[in-house]
Amino acid sequence: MKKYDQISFPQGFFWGATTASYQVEGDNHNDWSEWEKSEERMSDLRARGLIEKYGLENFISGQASDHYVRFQEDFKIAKELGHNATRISIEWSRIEPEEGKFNGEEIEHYKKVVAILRELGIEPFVTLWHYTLPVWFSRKGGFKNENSPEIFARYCAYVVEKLGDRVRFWVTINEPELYADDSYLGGVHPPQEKSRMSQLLVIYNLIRAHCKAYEVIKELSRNAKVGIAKNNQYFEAYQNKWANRLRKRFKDWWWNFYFLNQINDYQDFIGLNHYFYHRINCGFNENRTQKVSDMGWELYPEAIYHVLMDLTRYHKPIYILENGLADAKDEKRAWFIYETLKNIHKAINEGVDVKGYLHWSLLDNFEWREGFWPKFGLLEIDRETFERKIRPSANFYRDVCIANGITEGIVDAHQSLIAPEFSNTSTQQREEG
Ligand code: IFM
Repeated sequence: MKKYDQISFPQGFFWGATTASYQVEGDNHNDWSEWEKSEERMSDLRARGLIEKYGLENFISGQASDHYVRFQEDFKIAKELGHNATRISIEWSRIEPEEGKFNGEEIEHYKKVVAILRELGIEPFVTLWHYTLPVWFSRKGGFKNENSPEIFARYCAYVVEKLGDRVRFWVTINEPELYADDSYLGGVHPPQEKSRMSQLLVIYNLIRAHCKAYEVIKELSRNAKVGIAKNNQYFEAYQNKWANRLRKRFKDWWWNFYFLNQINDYQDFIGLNHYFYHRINCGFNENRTQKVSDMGWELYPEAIYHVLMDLTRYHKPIYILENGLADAKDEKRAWFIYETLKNIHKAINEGVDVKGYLHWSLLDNFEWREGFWPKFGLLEIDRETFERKIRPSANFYRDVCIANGITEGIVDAHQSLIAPEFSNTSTQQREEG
């Protein structure tokens, strides 16, 4: 008797994983590399005992995952793992290290990156900006500067002119609302401001920057598809109480839809990054937190179904550009991917036009203020030798990518990975580095 109903994804579905330049490349010089070594940052880490706990090297991106050197090896492994798509990002500070002066050698590097992906039959999704700023731009106020949209669009124009015909999918900006929150409201990322005015100004300028970049890209590359990577969360109104519904409405409006609404005439697809679920009860989070990642983030795979259903309002194809978990022991990753994919499939069955799933991340990497301890990679990286090791969950994911779905055979072969026993607590609780 059949134990499992096979699920198949639409033909031409994109399967793969994502990385971001600063988190994996190594040897970058930008606002982050300066900030993470600043006296202010060091004394904060020391005061909280985090250097003692994790070691100083945890918080210095340095060689990161050495991907700038090893990209060919990494993409060959991705190919072996059945991926037909990869999302990378271009490091703005490499391309335009001084204002208005573009570095031809660096663009050659990214041409090689795109070329190897194409050779391997892997579709590149290219992000133009993923959090880090050239030092000269951050000194001008970054995205608080009123000319920042034009400055950003000029950089985008240069990259697209050079790579345009080789890249179809462009992602202008990664997670604008998180960037504005962490850097300008929460003050936990550079430039560590805590100002509502600055946060709103940055969001306003990021909207303008995206729209300008959209126009420039479309002009230079007619077949380009352009979008952003939007971090959307599932806010559930606990017990459907009216007060909770009201709060959910506000949260949805501001966090999930505001930015997308503003740029809706300037996006060809919705790029979704999804990680979080919040069950709202009178302003408090009432999450079940039965299963959590190493960072203490709740693992609630049903959330993505709701997030996807909510995105149908835009009537645009959706690419899931990030989704994943920190799981050093690789105990939960296969289960999480399995359950997440079932929920994505359910949304597709109900008419949502999801066209791809890219897991975060291909490689263990530098998780911003947390540093290197959270392990998000399908590939584990030895921090001494930089040797790559395929995690067992990556093999489960490989079988799904190759089959373009989940078959009874795949479930049988990976049973112990996708139905593990869970402890109720995280292996390591989140530390705000
Ligand atoms: O590492 C980050 C990435 O840079 C942006 N999206 C979320 C990931 C996990 O926190």
